[in-house]
Amino acid sequence: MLPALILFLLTLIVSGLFFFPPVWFPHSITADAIAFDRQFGRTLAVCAFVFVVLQLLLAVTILRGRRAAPHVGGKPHGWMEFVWTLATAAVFLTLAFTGSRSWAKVPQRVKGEETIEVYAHQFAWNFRYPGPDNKFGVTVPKFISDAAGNPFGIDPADKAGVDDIVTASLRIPAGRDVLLLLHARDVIHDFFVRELRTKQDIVPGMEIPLEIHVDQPGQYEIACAELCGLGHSQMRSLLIVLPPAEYDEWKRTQEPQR
Ligand SMILES: [Cu+2]
Repeated sequence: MLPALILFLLTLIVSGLFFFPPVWFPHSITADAIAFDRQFGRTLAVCAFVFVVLQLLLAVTILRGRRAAPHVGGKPHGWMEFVWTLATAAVFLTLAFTGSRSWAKVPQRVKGEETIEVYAHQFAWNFRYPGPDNKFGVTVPKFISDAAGNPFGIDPADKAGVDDIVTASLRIPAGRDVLLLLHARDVIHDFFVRELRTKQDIVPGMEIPLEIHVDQPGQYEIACAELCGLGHSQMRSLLIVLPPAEYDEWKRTQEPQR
């Protein structure tokens, strides 16, 4: 009786945490993030339903098993195995299908009204805007100098790079498509913003595009989500989403770094 009662109570408490969570996700700020949350909710609902039904069945079995005489070697009927295998397969295939539909939309729309370079290195983030000429200057590793304010290594001889804006936090305009070009200087890092529900690995030697479109102005934390060395926990920055006019004004008034 007691084990069945404990099991029943535990099931109630654990299920309650799913429906009335003390701390839940931070709010989602893109259409992709909302689609992700919807898919997560669906998966959770299916798992919670199966979990509760199974635990209750287990509690009932414990209660009945106490009273009935034990029978050894009982086998489930063949048709039962067939039904639960088929039901499990159907549930997981449906979840996989709905999940892949929203996932497939993510990388397809690389256009970007604003293109910004993201540069991850041990243990900081830098961001580069092309400036009024809309062209990024050439970068050369020998010019890389964090102390001199040139973390990207922009070639001072290249005219296209003279007006490039380099910052330590990422400002983007609300309501516009923003194309982030992710680069890493040294080891693998990972661009992670909880509210975007996006974690994108950044691999040295590769340019990885990531498109985001945020409608709500606000301020969100950027964290590195790949253990990248001793200072990993300090590798943070800010994603600041500004109203478009304010963003344009900010960009216009930025001094080039060199
Ligand atoms: Cu890192």
